[in-house]
Amino acid sequence: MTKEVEVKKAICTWCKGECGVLVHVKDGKLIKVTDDPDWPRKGFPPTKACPKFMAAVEWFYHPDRVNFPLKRAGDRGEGKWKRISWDQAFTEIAEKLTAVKDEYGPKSIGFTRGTSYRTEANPINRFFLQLGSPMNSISAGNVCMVPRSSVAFCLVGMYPHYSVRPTTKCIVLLGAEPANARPITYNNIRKALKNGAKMIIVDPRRTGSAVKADIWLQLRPGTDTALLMSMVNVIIKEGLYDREFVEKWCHGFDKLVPWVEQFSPEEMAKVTEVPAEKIRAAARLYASTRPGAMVEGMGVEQQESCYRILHARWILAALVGNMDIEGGEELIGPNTKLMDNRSIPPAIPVDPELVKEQIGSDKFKLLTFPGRQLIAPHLKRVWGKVPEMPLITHPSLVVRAILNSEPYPVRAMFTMISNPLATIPNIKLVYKALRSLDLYVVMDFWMTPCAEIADYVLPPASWMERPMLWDFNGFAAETIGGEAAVPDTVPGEYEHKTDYEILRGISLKLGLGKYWPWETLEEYYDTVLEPWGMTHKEFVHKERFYKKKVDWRKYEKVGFATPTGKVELYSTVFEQLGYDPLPRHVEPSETRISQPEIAKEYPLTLLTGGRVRPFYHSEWRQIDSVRRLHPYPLMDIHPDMAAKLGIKDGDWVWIETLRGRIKHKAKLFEGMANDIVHAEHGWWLPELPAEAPWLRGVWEMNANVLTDDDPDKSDPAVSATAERTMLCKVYPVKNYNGKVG
Ligand SMILES: Nc1nc2c(c(=O)[nH]1)N[C@H]1C(S)=C(S)[C@@H](COP(=O)(O)OP(=O)(O)OC[C@H]3O[C@@H](n4cnc5c(=O)[nH]c(N)nc54)[C@H](O)[C@@H]3O)O[C@H]1N2
Ligand SMILES: Nc1nc2c(c(=O)[nH]1)N[C@H]1C(S)=C(S)[C@@H](COP(=O)(O)OP(=O)(O)OC[C@H]3O[C@@H](n4cnc5c(=O)[nH]c(N)nc54)[C@H](O)[C@@H]3O)O[C@H]1N2
Ligand code: SF4
Ligand SMILES: [Mo]
Repeated sequence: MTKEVEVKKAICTWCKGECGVLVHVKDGKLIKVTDDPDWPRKGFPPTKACPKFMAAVEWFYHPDRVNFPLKRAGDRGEGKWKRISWDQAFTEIAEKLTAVKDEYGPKSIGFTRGTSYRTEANPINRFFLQLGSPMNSISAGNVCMVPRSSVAFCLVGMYPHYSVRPTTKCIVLLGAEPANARPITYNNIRKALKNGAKMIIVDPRRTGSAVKADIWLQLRPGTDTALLMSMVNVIIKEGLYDREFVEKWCHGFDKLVPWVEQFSPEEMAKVTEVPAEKIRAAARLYASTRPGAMVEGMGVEQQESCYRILHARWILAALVGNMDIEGGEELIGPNTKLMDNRSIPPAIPVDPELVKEQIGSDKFKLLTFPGRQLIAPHLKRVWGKVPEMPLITHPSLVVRAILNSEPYPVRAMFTMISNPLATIPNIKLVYKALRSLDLYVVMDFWMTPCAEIADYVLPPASWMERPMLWDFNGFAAETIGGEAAVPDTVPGEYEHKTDYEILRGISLKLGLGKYWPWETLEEYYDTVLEPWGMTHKEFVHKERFYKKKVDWRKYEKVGFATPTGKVELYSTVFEQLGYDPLPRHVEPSETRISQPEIAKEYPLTLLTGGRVRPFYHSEWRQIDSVRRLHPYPLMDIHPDMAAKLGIKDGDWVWIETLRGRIKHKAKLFEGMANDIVHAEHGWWLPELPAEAPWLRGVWEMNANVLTDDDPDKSDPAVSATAERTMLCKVYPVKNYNGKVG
């Protein structure tokens, strides 16, 4: 019986493009995925030129995809598995979880979670709240987006958008490369440039965008605060700031003025290695070309001084009056058309005493309870709503708790939408920790290095098989939705379940069904959409892409949702928490300046993780059509340094830090200083064996063998780790042809 081809509207969540696409299905089989001409928000490069999108069928039916629940049949990491039913998986996991809970208490149950775009953040919270667990998570949250939004909440009381619009006149890319990482922002940048915008780039590497920039500030890695505060110095000294905005809407200008004395361009040129005249030119261009918008990226979030850099960034934006204006910094208030986690009945009360016990909340206070409780009342006062801000632990503290039971034991972990054995710093330690757990459950499409050491591997439904509703916890400019297009179960062929259904399935076996009245994810979304007055189906077919009406200069009506009601140039929240109320430069803990002795043996500076367009973090290495575009990791090195080290273009090299060494292929590139190299992140080699010592090649080429996770060397407020600044040495690999194993 051949049915007609059905065409369904889905959202691709394979990168930050979040493209609306059409999924063609016949007899329950995926035929192809095509561009949706009606999707209003276009990125660049366009959807149809995207190699991941073109590989959709190859991905979906890939022979390596995990299609049934698996239970470990040998020792951890031995590569032996047994197929089991979902019911058996849920029953056994619930039993083992109960045993851990009974012996060590609910706090001993944690999770790992990564790029959040494709998931149900709220059901994950629900799952842990019902257990009475204070969200002990290993995640990228401390280096990705959460510092950025949290600092903005403290200083301006709104959620910061990636704001560049066609009307922007001055674009600042601060440790970001949207051309590789953010298709939507990049499309807007292209439009703005076409309309004559100026562009300033702060990056130690000459990125593709830097080539088009009016000013490229090629700073020494890890010195962003010094550079930005020096621009503040120029703007204040030369009277280039917006007097009216500063007078009316900024708190602490009087304290800032004497503070910036120490950041003269001449002094900061010594710190940043950017010539003083260039700093002056950038400050003048930024101040005189309005409206301007900054895009801050991982180049600043993955730094030990992350919160200081972000603070300096907001001081600059506020001084020139770029706040909440068309073409300037777009700041977002809440979307009251959706319910958030806590308001969805049956609500699970958050026990404040328990939240205080989240690992690390006494040390890193901004992304945990102490910081949140200072911000929340002001958001509530102004917006009537507090966004669902995840409480973020420092991953390494959780890793250490697993290993040392300090401050208390952590014995069971769930890995959802993350691959911590590839993406968290110091993966040698992460490996030891995860291997030692009493229960480790991984939900993934593939046998990732994490999956290989799990007790259970559960196959999730992909974006083609599940409904989608995306709104960043009610504080996003846009709400988007897609429908499930392909069946998630084809008897005998595969049995996938949405992450929601997996969490619900386990919860039901735990006897906690009262918190999960919605049988499917779609029903759950129906409830989330209740205030909107639409079901999820109606949303997808009538609305699908909702853009909140932009209401500029909201502060003129309601003020800023900060303790002083103004932009806090001088942060009262940071001060209360014991952090620097005004930004200062702190030399990162592993540079040739802070560690001259170590630098004798490790003389180069290593940056990791600049995005590589075909991949998404550790994903896509098993998809041939994509891997062919970039078969091995490349390390950028200046030709002069390469010549000195006896390295030619395309040679395999070792990159070694105090933590270990990995291989990359050398790519000679004159767009960086002589003593800086750049390595890619996320690598593992799915083609290599599972069993020890291979673990699918994660020790061979993964940059997080090299990175440091020491909590004492992390950002003191937001707990970011320095994935972009460390010391290394580089030397040729002898007798190696890339064929490992
Ligand atoms: N050295 C270094 N390390 C870094 C970075 C860096 O720049 N340098 N960047 C950091 C940053 S910013 C981030 S965000 C992290 C990302 O870290 P992760 O989120 O751990 O990265 P991914 O490799 O995307 O891992 C996601 C995993 O979840 C699976 N997955 C995808 N979608 C779903 C789904 O819907 N359900 C389930 N259950 N699984 C799914 C994928 O197959 C994949 O294995 O990496 C960080 N690590
Ligand atoms: N194709 C693809 N797209 C992605 C991802 C992916 O893995 N693949 N990951 C997604 C995720 S989760 C994220 S968080 C975003 C990240 O996206 P972005 O933050 O825009 O980009 P990155 O390429 O991670 O890093 C930007 C720049 O930081 C620079 N940098 C390094 N050290 C420093 C420093 O000390 N100071 C300054 N100013 N700059 C420095 C690097 O040279 C690099 O060019 O990308 C997202 N988009
Ligand atoms: S992977 Fe490609 S199609 Fe999917 S969201 Fe990103 S750019 Fe769009
Ligand atoms: Mo990220």
